[in-house]
Amino acid sequence: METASGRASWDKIGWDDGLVLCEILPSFVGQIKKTGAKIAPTALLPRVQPHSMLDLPAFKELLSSPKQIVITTHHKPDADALGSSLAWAGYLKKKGHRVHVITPTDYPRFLAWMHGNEEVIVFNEGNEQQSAQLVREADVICCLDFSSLKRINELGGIVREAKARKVLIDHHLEPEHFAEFELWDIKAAATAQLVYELIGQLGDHREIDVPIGECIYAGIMTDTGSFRHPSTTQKVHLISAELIGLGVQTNKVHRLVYDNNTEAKLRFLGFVLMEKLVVLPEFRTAYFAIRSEELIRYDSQTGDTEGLVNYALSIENVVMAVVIIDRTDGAAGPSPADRFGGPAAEPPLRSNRTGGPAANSGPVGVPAEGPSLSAVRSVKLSFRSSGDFSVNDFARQHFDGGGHRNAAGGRSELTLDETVQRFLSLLPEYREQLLRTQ
Ligand SMILES: [Mn+2]
Repeated sequence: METASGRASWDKIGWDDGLVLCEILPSFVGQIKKTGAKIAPTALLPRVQPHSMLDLPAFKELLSSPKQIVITTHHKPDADALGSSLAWAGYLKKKGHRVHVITPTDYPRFLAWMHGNEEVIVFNEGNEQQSAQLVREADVICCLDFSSLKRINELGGIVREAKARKVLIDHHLEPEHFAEFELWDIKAAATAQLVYELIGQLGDHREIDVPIGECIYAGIMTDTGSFRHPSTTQKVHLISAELIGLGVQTNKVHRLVYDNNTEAKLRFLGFVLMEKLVVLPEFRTAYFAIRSEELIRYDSQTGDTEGLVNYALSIENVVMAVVIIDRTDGAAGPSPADRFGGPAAEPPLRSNRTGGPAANSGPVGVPAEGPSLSAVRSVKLSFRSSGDFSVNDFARQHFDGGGHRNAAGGRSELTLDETVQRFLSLLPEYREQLLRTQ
C-alpha cells in the first residue's frame, strides 16, 4: 500500500466508510496510549492534501435557478451517507430544486426513519433504467460521502458519463477528482458536518429545520462513534449544540439508530458470540466463521453483521479479529466495492429499508427469495487489527483484498471450512509479529 513516495495508495478502500476516521483512529489512539508517545493521530495517516474548498460564488451561481439534481452516495449507505444525502436533498428542495436521491444498493432498516427515506431510489432493486435516465437528465449530480466512483458500483460509469455538473462533498482520503465542485475535508467528522457547514456558507442556516437537522445529527453521531473517536472536535460539539437548539431531540435520534434492533439480529449476535467465537490466545487472534444457513436461520438483514468483528477485537490481548462469512452472491458476482468489503460483508438477502421490525421478513428459517440458480459461491472476510499489525497486508497477500492497516476486507472462493483452514494455516507464520504487536 505504501508507495515509494511514502504516500499510501488508498484505491482499495472498499468497506463502508466513516470507518476511515472512526475505526482506524481509535486503534492508533490505543497505540499512542500504550506507548505514551505524543503523536497526533493524524500524523499517522498518509500525507494527503487535507481539504479542497468549494468555489462558493460559482456554486451559488450554479444553484441560483431551479435545477434537476441527483444526489448519490456509496454502496450500502450508512447513517452518514444517507443522512448527509437526505439533509442535502431536504435543503435543495426547500430552495426550489427538483431532487432525487439514488443509492447504489439498499441500506440498513434502522435508517428508514430519516426524512425523505420513502423517496429514495435504490438503483439495484429494479430501478436501473429510471436511475440512469435521472442521472443522464440531471443538471447537477451531488456525490456525498465517497471519493471514488467505483464505490457506487454500476452507477459510477453512468455518473461519469453524465453531462451534469458534478459536486463532491466528502471526508474520505484521496478523492478521485471527478467533480468540478469539491468540498472535501478529511478532518471533517462526517459528510453531514460538511453539509451543515455548506448550508451555512450559502447563507441559508435558517433553512435547517428539525427533519434536516436529525439527518445531520445522525451522520455526525454515527461517524464519530457516538462522539468518542478523535474526529470529535470542539466544532462537532458546537454543531450538535446548535442542532439541539433547533429542536433536534438527540436522544430520539440515538434511539432510532441504536435501539432499533430486530429480535432476530440480537439472537443472531447472541448465537454468534456463544457458539461461533473462537479465541486463539497463542496468536492473539479471535475469529467467527459463519455459515450461510446460519444467516438464513436468523433472518440476517443488511447491516446485521456490521460491527460483529469489533466484538472479537475488543477481547483483552487480541490484536487481530476476523469475521469469515459464507455468502452466496448474485449472478453478477461480488461488486467491486464488495470485493474489498470489510464491514459490508453481509449476505445479499432481502432489502428491508422500508420495513418496520420484521415487516417484510418471512418466518425465521425460510430462505430469502432471490437468484439461486446462477448464484456464485463466495466467502467474505472482514479483518480488524490494533497497533502496527497490518491486516491490509494480510488480506492483500492471502485473501485478494486490502483496505487499511487496521481494517480490511478480503474474499475467498474456497468453501467456508477450507477458508478457515487456510486462515489457520497462515497464523504460525505471523505468530511473532502478532505477539510483539503493541
Ligand atoms: Mn462519512
